Amino acid sequence: MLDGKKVLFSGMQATGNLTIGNYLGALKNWVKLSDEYMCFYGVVDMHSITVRQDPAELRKRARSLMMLYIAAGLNPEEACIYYQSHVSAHAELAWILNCFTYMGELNRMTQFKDKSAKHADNINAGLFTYPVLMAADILLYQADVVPVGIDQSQHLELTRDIAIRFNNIYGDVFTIPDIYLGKAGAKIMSLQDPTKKMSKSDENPNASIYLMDDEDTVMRKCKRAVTDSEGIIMYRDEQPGLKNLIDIYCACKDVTPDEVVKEFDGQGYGVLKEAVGNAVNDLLRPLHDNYKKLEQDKAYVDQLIKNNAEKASYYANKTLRKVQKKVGFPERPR
Ligand code: AQP
Repeated sequence: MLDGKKVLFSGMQATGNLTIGNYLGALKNWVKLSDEYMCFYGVVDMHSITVRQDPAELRKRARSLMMLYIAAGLNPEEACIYYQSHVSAHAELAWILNCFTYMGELNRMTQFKDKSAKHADNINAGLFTYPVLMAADILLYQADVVPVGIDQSQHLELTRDIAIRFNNIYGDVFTIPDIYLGKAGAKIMSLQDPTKKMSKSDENPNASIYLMDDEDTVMRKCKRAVTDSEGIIMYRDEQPGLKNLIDIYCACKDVTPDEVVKEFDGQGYGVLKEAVGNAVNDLLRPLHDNYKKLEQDKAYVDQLIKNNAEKASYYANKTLRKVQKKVGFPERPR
């Protein structure tokens, strides 16, 4: 609890253009939950450099990500939307938590295995300790809940383990966070290979629908989505491409897979694909309009960045000071 309210933390990396996977799996739930909690949403740019980035591009993407959070419906006057790199407590707590995390635990992380296979020429220590920085992000704000997609559930489990371990030694320092998974959209798959999750850093642009894709592009990508040759609309694992399209439709329209199967019973895949394209475009239209307005208001965004970095630092430092004291660092002279 902070100031009498339960706390929510989540974040995204500025590693590419956001996809509807990021939106339906995480951002949409952030907006839904934002009235209920005291919210912290990081643009987690420190995580982004675990994979090599072009500096100018990273800066541009980080700002665009921040504007997308707001364009998607988060109120930056209430929710604290900030750059992770502006709050040094993240790195400081991560160091301390590194000393309470075992190599064996990090070795088991599937994201590390996937990313090291994808970036075999740059398997750096940051990629390995990524989940510890993520634990620091969450624990700094004493978060009660962390809305993420299913792909992040293993990291969240580890965060809980680290927090419990620390609390067992030093008393009640950290709140133990719970994961929040939405009813639909927790794992949106690639449109070109539905056995793989949709990812913002996928090299094939047709595999993902980006939040800033225009309407024609969205429709074209939906129409080209890989399905199967069965020709019957059913919701089952044996038809992963179709299942994914139904999942996208469900998450956009807040309906269940059974309702979708009934709605499209006896119709061809083409009809469903077009309906999915329209559902995604309906969802993205207001976001595009809001984003364009924000782009025009540089001073407003700059001011938010400054104010929110201060706000996040205030709360983060409170936890950090407590942790530093617990582990035995000398008190700072006032
Ligand atoms: N396909 C997805 N379906 C549902 N949710 C998803 N998320 C990511 N992909 C899907 C959720 O979006 C948030 C963004 O997390 P991140 O930026 O920290 O990185 P990530 O999980 O590694 O996402 P990407 O898009 O796959 O990025 P890259 O390509 O850089 O690795 C998280 O809440 C995540 O669960």
